[in-house]
Amino acid sequence: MKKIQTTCNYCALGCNLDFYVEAEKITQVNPTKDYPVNRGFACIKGLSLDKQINRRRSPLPVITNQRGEPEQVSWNRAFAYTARKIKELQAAYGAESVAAISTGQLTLEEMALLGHIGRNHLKINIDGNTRLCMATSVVAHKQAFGFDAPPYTLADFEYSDTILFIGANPVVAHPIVWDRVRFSKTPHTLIVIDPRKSETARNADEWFGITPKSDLVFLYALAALLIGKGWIDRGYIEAHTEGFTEFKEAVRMFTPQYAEKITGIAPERLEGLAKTIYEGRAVSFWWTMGVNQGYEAVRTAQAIIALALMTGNIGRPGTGANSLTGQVDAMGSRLFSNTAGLYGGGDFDNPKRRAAVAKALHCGESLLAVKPTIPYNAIIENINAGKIKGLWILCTNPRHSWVNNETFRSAVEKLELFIVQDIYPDTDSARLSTVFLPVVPGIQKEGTMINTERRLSALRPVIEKMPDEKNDLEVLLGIGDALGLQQELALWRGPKDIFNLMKECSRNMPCDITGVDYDALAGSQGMQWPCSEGAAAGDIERRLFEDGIYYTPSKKAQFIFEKPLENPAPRSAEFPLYLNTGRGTVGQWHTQTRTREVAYVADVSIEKAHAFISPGLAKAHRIAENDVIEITSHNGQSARFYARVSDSVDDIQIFAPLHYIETNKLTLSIYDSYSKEPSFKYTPVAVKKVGAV
Ligand SMILES: Nc1nc2c(c(=O)[nH]1)N[C@H]1C(S)=C(S)[C@@H](COP(=O)(O)OP(=O)(O)OC[C@H]3O[C@@H](n4cnc5c(=O)[nH]c(N)nc54)[C@H](O)[C@@H]3O)O[C@H]1N2
Ligand SMILES: Nc1nc2c(c(=O)[nH]1)N[C@H]1C(S)=C(S)[C@@H](COP(=O)(O)OP(=O)(O)OC[C@H]3O[C@@H](n4cnc5c(=O)[nH]c(N)nc54)[C@H](O)[C@@H]3O)O[C@H]1N2
Ligand code: SF4
Ligand SMILES: [Mo]
Repeated sequence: MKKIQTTCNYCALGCNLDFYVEAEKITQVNPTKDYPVNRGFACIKGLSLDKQINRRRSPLPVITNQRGEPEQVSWNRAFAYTARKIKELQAAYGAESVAAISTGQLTLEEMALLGHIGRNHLKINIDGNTRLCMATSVVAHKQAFGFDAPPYTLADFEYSDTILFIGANPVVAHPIVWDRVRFSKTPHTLIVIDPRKSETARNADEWFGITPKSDLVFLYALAALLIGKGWIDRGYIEAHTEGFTEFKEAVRMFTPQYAEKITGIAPERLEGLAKTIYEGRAVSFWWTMGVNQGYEAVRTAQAIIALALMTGNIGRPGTGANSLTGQVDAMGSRLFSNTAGLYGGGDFDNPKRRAAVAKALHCGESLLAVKPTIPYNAIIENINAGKIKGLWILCTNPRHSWVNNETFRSAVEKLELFIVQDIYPDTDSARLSTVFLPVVPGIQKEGTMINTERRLSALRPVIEKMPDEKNDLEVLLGIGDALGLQQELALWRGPKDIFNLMKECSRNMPCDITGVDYDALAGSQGMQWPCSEGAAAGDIERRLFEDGIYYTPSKKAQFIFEKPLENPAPRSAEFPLYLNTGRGTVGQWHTQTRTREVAYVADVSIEKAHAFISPGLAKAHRIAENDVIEITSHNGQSARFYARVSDSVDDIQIFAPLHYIETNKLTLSIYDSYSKEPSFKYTPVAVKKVGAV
């Protein structure tokens, strides 16, 4: 019996699991005992990774032929066809008439290779589903810390005596985080800030059910209180930060009384929270999508950073302004996808970085992309405007997950070429493809992932591929070769080669991984960046900024402030309610292509789209549990849901899990102006009952 340790390729924790295999059959799965992230635990998704292996599915690609019929073809034909089509479109309409959308669920090597073929050689735009997820944190970190650097280690949960979750629901979304909080030996106070009484809010010591999208006012008022009472760390502010005086002036007007009008939180409660933060020895602030997905998201994230900085709660055990990532390799995509910045970080117009990256890749500087990609929304808008004619999507399902998703449907109708690379031929996006490229799932692949605490870990094949089965890297190489890049890709032939190129790109950057050995990563405890060549191996758990030195030119962290914006699409007489969206249950993953295969999950989750409404709203509209309701959105669309009556939402809120395609039919094309991340969590809507079951 073989034992193979690999990484769960669902959520951002990147738990490790030991698979026991006999005669190409998985006989047992155990969460890896001494892996520092999950220490012998895992959730149902990780334990069910083997469900995605399905040998009955055809391993061959499908092309829509000239008669408009799907036709199974050989891999070589699919590669040649795809390459020819890309070239034809570029010749006819220009380089940027083709675009790609990738993901945070591929390995860093796969993303790097896609970025090299697409951005460097083809000069196309490539954005990722990470735009829907982490773009806000990326911008917030870059501006405040000087680099996209989440500062914590997950062990900080256990050192923290005051834990704040802001727009985060780890009971459902990061179950291993929740385990670590629950079993922490440090006595702690747990505070949740969320307009919904989420599963995490229910388990908190204190829940602040703020008015949706009032976080910025809430946080500024909290900052003003802390400053007013002198409950701040002046020594830290002076030694390690810039912009505090301006910040202090700007937040002065946010009195608790003013804040109450916007946030709905009584002044005494806000004062109580300020005191709790002041009295905490090690206060940690954690945020996710309730913050990132909004129209003033970057500034909200930076207000959280400001609170940590001004109270000296950063760089020490149990502290930090900490953004949790969503997908397993979101961090890999942020640093090594060649989309928004050069490999290893740095802007495309930074001459020093261009020279270093070109040297690391053994290519001329002129080959490197010269500008960041246009963002996801611009790609979709350009398709709808007829400027982009070819789209290649990898490991993402935008027909379902894109905001205001009918705009994606209409976009696809305009495409001449729609390449979908996925493990399933029947996803909502794959069914619309003109070229479908089937690949094997993560459990049959090799490469590297970087989790939420900057930890690199190894993905290793548990089950071998069958003849004709291909993995993502082979498909990318197949298309690259067919594009005539065989020679140019000579140094990029496998995961280890590519990892070593990326290692070299990271040299002397904050995310330096030159000290990580590709082979030694397998079966290990993983390695957090930075980890530079020749440096001592370092502790298994490390945090950034322990020396108070940041990555900005002045080496100081920045306080960044902006006046809160008016809600661009407020509730109205016509749309008196608002739709909140997010994760439904631990077992359900996004668009449910993968988790539908897990019988335990299917058994306990609701098959059809459903939405949570309050008992008050139910009564007002005479809606009973499981009645069919129609929700009409400010965007002009409407969709039907089964009603679930629950006190987790108040009388103006409806919560719909994102796992059903109906939900994003209703969301709005509104974005944060700096990160261009969609505002998935607030849509003015109206509801009516259409029938009883
Ligand atoms: N089971 C499961 N786990 C997952 C995923 C999955 O699909 N299924 N997806 C993974 C991914 S990619 C991600 S990004 C993470 C997301 O992880 P989370 O961000 O924790 O999950 P969400 O449910 O999207 O949103 C969190 C909370 O934000 C709240 N919220 C909404 N509006 C506001 C607001 O205005 N202010 C505040 N403070 N809060 C608000 C919502 O009510 C919700 O409870 O989960 C990861 N883990
Ligand atoms: N309303 C609303 N919408 C949201 C959100 C929200 O909170 N509310 N959250 C947003 C966020 S944070 C995210 S991250 C997105 C996620 O949105 P998506 O990325 O669209 O969701 P997934 O279902 O994870 O899609 C992954 C796809 O990759 C395929 N796949 C799995 N493994 C592999 C592989 O190894 N290789 C390849 N090539 N394919 C593979 C799966 O079958 C699936 O089709 O949704 C966003 N949409
Ligand atoms: S917590 Fe996340 S990484 Fe861990 S097993 Fe579950 S889905 Fe996988
Ligand atoms: Mo995400």
